[in-house]
Amino acid sequence: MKITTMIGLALGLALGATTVHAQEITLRSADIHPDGYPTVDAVKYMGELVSQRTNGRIKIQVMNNSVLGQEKDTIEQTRFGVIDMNRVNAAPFNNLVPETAVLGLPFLFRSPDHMHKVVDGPIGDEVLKAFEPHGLIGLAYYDSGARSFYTTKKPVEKLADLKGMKIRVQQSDMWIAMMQAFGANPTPMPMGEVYSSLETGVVDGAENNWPSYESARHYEVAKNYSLTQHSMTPEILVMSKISWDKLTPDDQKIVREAAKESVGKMRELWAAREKSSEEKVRAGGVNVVTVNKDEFAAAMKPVYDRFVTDAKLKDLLKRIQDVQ
Ligand code: BDP
Repeated sequence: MKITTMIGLALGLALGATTVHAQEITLRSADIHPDGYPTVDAVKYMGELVSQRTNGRIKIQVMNNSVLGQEKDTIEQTRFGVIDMNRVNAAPFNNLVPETAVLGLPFLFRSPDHMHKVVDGPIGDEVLKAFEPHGLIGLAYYDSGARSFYTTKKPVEKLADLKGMKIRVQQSDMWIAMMQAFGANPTPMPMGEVYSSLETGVVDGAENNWPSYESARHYEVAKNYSLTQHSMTPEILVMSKISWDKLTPDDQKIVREAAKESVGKMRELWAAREKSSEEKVRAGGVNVVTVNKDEFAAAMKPVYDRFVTDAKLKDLLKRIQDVQ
């Protein structure tokens, strides 16, 4: 190649880069949940903020209802830059980013307030940073309430009732170990397969918060909801590092701030949705069972022993527990 051609090429590239800067950008964001679910509306709200602050230059297009696939697959696509943003529960990240497993540990958070203090503070930021070596930028945490068991036939009234039951779990080794410690047979699968698995008896039950139990219509096929409230694993909003690196530092700042600001909005939406979902499923004839949570919590030591092994995770766990 002649030197003049090379200079021409370099110039062209440089010019290309400047036009990209002024160009409109649409960030596609994945979510499995239906329209109106708080996670979906929170990212839409974030998109409004980003659009306002860039005079419409950057937009976020929320592609919910699993149109881009189930969570595990969309995580991979986000890492490879095929999807720009993704709102996923912490659980499917557990094997990739071990710090996220700590946030889902059974009976870790004493209350939603404890969880908020942890994720809103330096510990939350530290765990978000841990995504970066894996091609992801951690942007924010969203609420996910507390998860409880639901079953098709036999209600779970005490720990022994879970013995041998086939329970669907999210695709995470920590969640598999948790189910084993409860005495159940864990069946990992994506959310999209749970309804039919409950209906056809592939599993005897699953576990989730009120809004997902309701919105995915699992309450129609698994009518016993036992208030074990065993995990408050949060939702996490991430961005592809490939998409992130294409933004200017100013735009990155706008995106990060808008994500953080959407958290407050999400918490309002969440509180309202938890109530309305609970009312809806109770009205739908669900048998809500109260349990002795201490009995369930007492069986969880093996999960902690197996997943909080190295010094770094032990220290993280202790700092979380110490947050008052
Ligand atoms: C819901 C989360 C969603 C998960 C789902 C699950 O919002 O991200 O996919 O649970 O259990 O609460 O898979």
